[in-house]
Amino acid sequence: MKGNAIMANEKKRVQELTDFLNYHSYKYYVEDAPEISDFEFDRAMRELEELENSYPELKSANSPTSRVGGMVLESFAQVTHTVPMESLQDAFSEAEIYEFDRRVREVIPNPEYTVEQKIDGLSVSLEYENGEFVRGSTRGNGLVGEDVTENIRTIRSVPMRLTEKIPYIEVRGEVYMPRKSFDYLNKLREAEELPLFANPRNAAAGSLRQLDSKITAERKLDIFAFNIQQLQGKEISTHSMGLSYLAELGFKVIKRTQCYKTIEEAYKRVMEIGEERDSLDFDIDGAVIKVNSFNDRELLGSTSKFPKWAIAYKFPAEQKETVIRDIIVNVGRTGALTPLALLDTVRIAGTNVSKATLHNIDYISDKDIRIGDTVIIEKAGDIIPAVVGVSKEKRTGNEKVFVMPEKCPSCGGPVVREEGEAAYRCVGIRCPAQRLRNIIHFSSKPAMDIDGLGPSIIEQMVEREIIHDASDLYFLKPEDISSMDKMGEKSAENLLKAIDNSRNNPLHRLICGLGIRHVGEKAAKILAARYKTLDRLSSASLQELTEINDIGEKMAASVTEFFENTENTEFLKRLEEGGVNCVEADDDEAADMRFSGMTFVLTGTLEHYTRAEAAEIIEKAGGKTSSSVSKKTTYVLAGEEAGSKLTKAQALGVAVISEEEFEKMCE
Ligand code: 0OX
Repeated sequence: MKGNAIMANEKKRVQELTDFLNYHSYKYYVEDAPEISDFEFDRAMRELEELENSYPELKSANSPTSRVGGMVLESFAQVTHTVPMESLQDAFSEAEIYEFDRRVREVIPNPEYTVEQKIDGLSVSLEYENGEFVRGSTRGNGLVGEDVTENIRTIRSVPMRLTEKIPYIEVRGEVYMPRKSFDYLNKLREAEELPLFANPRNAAAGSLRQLDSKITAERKLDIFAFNIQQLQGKEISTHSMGLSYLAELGFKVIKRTQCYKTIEEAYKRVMEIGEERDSLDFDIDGAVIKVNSFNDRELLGSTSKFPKWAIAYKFPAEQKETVIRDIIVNVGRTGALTPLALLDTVRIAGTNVSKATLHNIDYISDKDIRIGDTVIIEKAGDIIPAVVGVSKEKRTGNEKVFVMPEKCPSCGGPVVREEGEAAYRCVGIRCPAQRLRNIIHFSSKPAMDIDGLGPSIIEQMVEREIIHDASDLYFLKPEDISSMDKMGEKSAENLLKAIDNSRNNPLHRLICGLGIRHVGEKAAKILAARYKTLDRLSSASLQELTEINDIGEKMAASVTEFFENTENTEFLKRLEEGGVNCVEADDDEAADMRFSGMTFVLTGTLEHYTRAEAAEIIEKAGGKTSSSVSKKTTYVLAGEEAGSKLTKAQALGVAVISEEEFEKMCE
């Protein structure tokens, strides 16, 4: 036990460091006016971390060290909002704004208006008791939201301790992702081949609803406070006073301006906000006009959906006219050929635009888009601007119809378009545009699972031409690996060992790693269990493959297509020469496909696993899980307090099994 005197000193230091870090966080994240270097900030953070590690009783939930996340939840608890989080009535024209003013004046003859930006993010509620942050929740449906306290803590501009210890305050704000963080996040996701977020709002929503708060912390979200929902211990009578008070308490507050006595002035400010849109580092989708006085607001009241004292003017997606100078074809990492229009540069929604996606050949022919056409392009917060229309009256007759190339523009390899698919694809395994992706996939967890061989090392290896495809991995020498950036002797040794270990992987891992289209982890297991050797799989006929349970026609066709390609067979030969195992032993995990063809619905609380764990067991053994019961459901696995799903299963005559029965099926 540590002495009380020491503890008192430690406690004092923790308090000092907390105050220091909170103050400088405010300076950096709210005022954007840092007073100390990152180095000094990090040093104080480390000292606090060390103290909290030695004296865990001194760590509070609101400690600056909690900003990095770390708590992993199973699900979000529900939060009932004491004061409903109302939504806004939208207006799309000047006339609708004047109509709003007319309705207001029927009740309040001389209203005073405020005008503010409408941040394009998602609304949250922040609650504080005695000045300490206690809970953060999403708006949800306005009445019930989700408890995202841990995730809100990671947003650095949300104060954990207010400048005044008021008994209780609930603040409403808009969480958003700054444009810079959004661009960075999508770049990372592109490198890791994850689906891209369409716009900062979707990215913010996806980031705030993470069960692992560490992920939220990495996403660099921000917030603007814009309303006091509830307040105890202080009287506030107008919206503008409320906003100033929020700023005093330490919040990052939506931009405040003067009040307007006429709707003409207010509308003018709305238009100005629209003009300023491009220069902001975050997205707004409109401007909000609000009645300033809380008394007046009360007199105006609400409809069943929104308050009658506010209206949101929504800005249209920005459109510009320009000319298509050429249409080029990009080969994505999945081999998809995407036509891209090269444009005369125009400025739109804050950026210079010189390219626009044309999606695929159907899009081009449906809209009859030609090279030389004058077109309308639109950018509505989406990643790449799109061509939305053609000004056909401006045609001169010199426009050229675009045709899709027959060979891959990247490698000259064959291009195919499968039935029912919009995209043309290059299927050459050595295509430089696809090479990187294929190797990353080959070494990934569900495939050859080569520890330490991540996307950035692979990218380096491909760039320096140390490897050209995944088979080259099995011919690497220690000096090849240690020549890489940031690769110490020990890591090089470990990586070589991991590559060597992967030689002994069961066949299904190799099949999965080949990246045959439509063949994932599960299909690879089925194929390995059935054919046992790569050689036998390579000579399987289309008909034979189609007859296998769970192997569809599309999948069968891509398997035969893969083995017919001579580049692919050469690649397989080299893998074999490199010592990679190409046979499946009987006791390999692939044999266990006991739930193949079955669909499970999980309901209620299980005693021995979480539902996610049970789902993993089912999926590993080839089964599927679904969240709703239908006639196609094979089993409903019902735990304690199973609800409506159990009733539905009984009504449909679907078999219901207990946890004990499920465990027996797994034995
Ligand atoms: C925003 C925003 C959203 C307050 C009560 C009804 C609507 N996205 O920036 N909502 C509101 O107002 C709420 N103001 C805003 N600025």
